[in-house]
Amino acid sequence: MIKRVPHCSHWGAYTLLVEDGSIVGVEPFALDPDPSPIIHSVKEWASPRRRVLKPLVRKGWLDKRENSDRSGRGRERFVEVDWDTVTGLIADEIRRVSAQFGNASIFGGSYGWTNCGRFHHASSLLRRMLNLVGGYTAHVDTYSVAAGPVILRHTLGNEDACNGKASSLETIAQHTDTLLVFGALTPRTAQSEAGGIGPHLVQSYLDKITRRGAKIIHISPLRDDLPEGTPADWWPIRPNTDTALMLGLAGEIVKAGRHDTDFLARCTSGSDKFLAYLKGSSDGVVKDAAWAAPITGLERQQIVELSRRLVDTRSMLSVSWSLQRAHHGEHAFWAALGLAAVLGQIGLPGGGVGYGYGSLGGVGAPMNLSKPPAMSQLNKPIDSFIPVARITDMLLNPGQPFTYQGETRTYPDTRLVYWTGGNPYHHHQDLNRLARAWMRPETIIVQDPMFTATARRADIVLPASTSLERNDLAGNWRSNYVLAMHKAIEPLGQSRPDFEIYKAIAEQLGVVDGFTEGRSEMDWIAYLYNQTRDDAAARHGFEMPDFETFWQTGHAVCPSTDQHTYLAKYREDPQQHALKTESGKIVLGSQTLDRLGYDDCPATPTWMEPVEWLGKAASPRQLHLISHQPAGRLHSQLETGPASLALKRNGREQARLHPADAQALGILDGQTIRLWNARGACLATAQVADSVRQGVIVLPTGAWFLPTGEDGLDISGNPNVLTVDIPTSKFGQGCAAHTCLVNVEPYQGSAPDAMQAYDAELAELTA
Ligand SMILES: Nc1nc2c(c(=O)[nH]1)N[C@H]1C(S)=C(S)[C@@H](COP(=O)(O)OP(=O)(O)OC[C@H]3O[C@@H](n4cnc5c(=O)[nH]c(N)nc54)[C@H](O)[C@@H]3O)O[C@H]1N2
Ligand SMILES: Nc1nc2c(c(=O)[nH]1)N[C@H]1C(S)=C(S)[C@@H](COP(=O)(O)OP(=O)(O)OC[C@H]3O[C@@H](n4cnc5c(=O)[nH]c(N)nc54)[C@H](O)[C@@H]3O)O[C@H]1N2
Ligand SMILES: [Mo]
Repeated sequence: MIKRVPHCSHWGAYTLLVEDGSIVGVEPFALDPDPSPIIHSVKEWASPRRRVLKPLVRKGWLDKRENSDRSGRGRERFVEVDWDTVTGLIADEIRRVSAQFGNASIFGGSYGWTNCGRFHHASSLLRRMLNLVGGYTAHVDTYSVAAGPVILRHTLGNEDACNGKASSLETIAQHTDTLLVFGALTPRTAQSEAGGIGPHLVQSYLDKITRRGAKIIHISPLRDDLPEGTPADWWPIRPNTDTALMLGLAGEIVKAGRHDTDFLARCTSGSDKFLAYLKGSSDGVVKDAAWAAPITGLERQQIVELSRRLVDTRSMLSVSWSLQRAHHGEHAFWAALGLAAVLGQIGLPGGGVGYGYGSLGGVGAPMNLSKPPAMSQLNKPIDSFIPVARITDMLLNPGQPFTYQGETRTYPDTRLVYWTGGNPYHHHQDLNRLARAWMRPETIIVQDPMFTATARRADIVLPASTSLERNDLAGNWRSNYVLAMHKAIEPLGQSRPDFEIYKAIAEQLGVVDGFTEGRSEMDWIAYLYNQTRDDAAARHGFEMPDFETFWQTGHAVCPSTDQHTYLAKYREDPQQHALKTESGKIVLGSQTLDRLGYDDCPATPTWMEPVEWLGKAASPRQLHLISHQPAGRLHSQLETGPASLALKRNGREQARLHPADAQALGILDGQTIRLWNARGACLATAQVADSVRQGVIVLPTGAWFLPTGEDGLDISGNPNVLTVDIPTSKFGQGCAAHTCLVNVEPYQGSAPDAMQAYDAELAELTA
């Protein structure tokens, strides 16, 4: 008999068909008009092949604990231990580091997407446990957005505009005449939503926008950042130069005297400084179309015409998160705000600026108004943190200062790293630099269902079960569905649900009651669901089904709105609805940044050359690397599932480049190529296509890192052996992955199949 099991992942809801304890099929969620193909890859989780199946400890660490030879990480064999032993070892280690060095020496800031379940949420639960025993060093912001929220908190008073609370896509579909898309607006990325998603709606909004006849100008190095079938003018901009285009447009408008002086006076502060910069009175350079054209590689006359159109029509700027994942990313977001302020349409339906449309499926979608389900991490006993992408800097520079949001703080002396639900050997930049820093901590614990590159480089590996093997629920503040995640199969090997793992450690640490609060798995799931349900009833008079009905149906709808115009109230009455900024207004000239005087984050939206960009290429043979999100998987998850494998060729990730570049470099479609720079090298299969701008090469993230040979050539195609590990600026300290120049050449040597080599490495480590 086939059992139908409702379940959910970050890429959407689905029904698992289960027979005799194994998954025999996957059906999309009936209410989803545009389901993600990745749902069919989840069967891969049920295969033991690349799973961690038992608790393991590296031989050298088991012998010598904190005095082990750490160069054994990733090379030395693992030894099997039982659960009691391993949780005891971990409890001892937490106690030792806490007593000898203090809890700031425990890095629990472990970043990563884990699975979408809100209860077994691996990193929240880790923090919950550590907060009961004195705390840990945390992280702030995300790899997704860091420069962005830092500058928006400063200039708009909060990060709503980039966190799903800008104007809804429905209002854009209804009112916008000119839509400027910077970066992407595509189901490729909108497939995913942190915490799951019910219906995928981005394509239907694009269809609506198209039907109404809005003019779309698409500004991106990649044509298919807008899906085929969405009519748009494609402006293939040089990567990392959008700030110059935005400022050129704004300057052109100011030059024509068509800027909204009333809006600037009523709703912004420091606009005199901004206008002075645009007019060139501060630096002698007028920012206009003629100035922006050679920087961006776009046509001067087109920029002039667009600047007029923006003033003449209801205009909306859509800015992808990717634009701030680059050196000086703060200023790409700020310049967009500056341009929108000059246009003066902020707060009008279909006008203004919003960040992250399409970056996740819930951004701009009907906004959940109730409190989403989330596990409490309890109170933090200590206040130690790093900006999330400064992990390597932290490990290399204990005791050294760093700046963040205008404050100066100190990196802790990290002795113990506990990583769960994330894969830094996928997500961090300059992986060879991370590998050097990885030698520093005395102990590294990794908890993951899969034997990732990070797990291989741990001292202790804990087998977490996947969401398929336990009950949970999905939901988040951006999407208006709560989704049931029923257990489909038994845990593989000796793996355990995350909650059970921490519970066992908490027991050894003497804090189990505080950790569980006496609730079981199903108690917690009902408790979290009822928090959302009660909140919906109390604040919105909205009746959600009772828990049993929800659990049986598999989903429940939350109160939501698709009619939201960002800053509408503020626009009407800026005094009454003052923003939480230094002036109470939208900041275009910042007194704080003026005082701080950072050379890489000036006090008004400013174009600065990034460390690496086409304007600095040593020769025409150097290309700008865009390492964007993979279409067929979520980051490194389900890398070996069918949706991911379908986009590989010859067993490797594909790197897309323009036919003219391919010809100049002697590269043929389908050929193995080597991408390299001073930081590292990797292989990929060349895909020659004119959908990418000349001078740009695109290699998606997420291939399973597999360095080989003396020089560490990565044979899987992981772009993070190439990317720069620098902060976006001293102010935001964000990830700058999209800033990167590479050299590319046909690969002459022979290279093994990446997956076979990956499996062989695993077999050796666990022999
Ligand atoms: N070059 C470049 N690099 C980038 C980016 C880029 O644009 N360019 N983007 C960055 C961005 S935006 C992000 S968000 C990061 C993503 O980086 P990560 O979030 O680290 O990537 P994932 O592959 O999703 O890692 C999640 C891990 O959780 C594990 N996991 C899944 N389910 C469970 C579970 O139930 N329990 C436990 N304990 N573990 C589980 C998975 O097996 C996987 O190893 O990458 C960043 N890196
Ligand atoms: N299928 C799938 N979906 C995902 C993810 C995934 O791993 N897989 N990851 C999710 C996560 S964690 C996040 S944070 C979001 C990220 O969402 P985004 O940041 O929007 O996604 P990216 O793919 O990094 O970048 C989108 C596009 O921006 C363009 N771009 C890059 N640099 C520039 C630039 O300087 N100027 C301009 N104009 N364009 C530029 C690139 O062509 C790229 O294709 O995606 C989410 N969605
Ligand atoms: Mo992200």
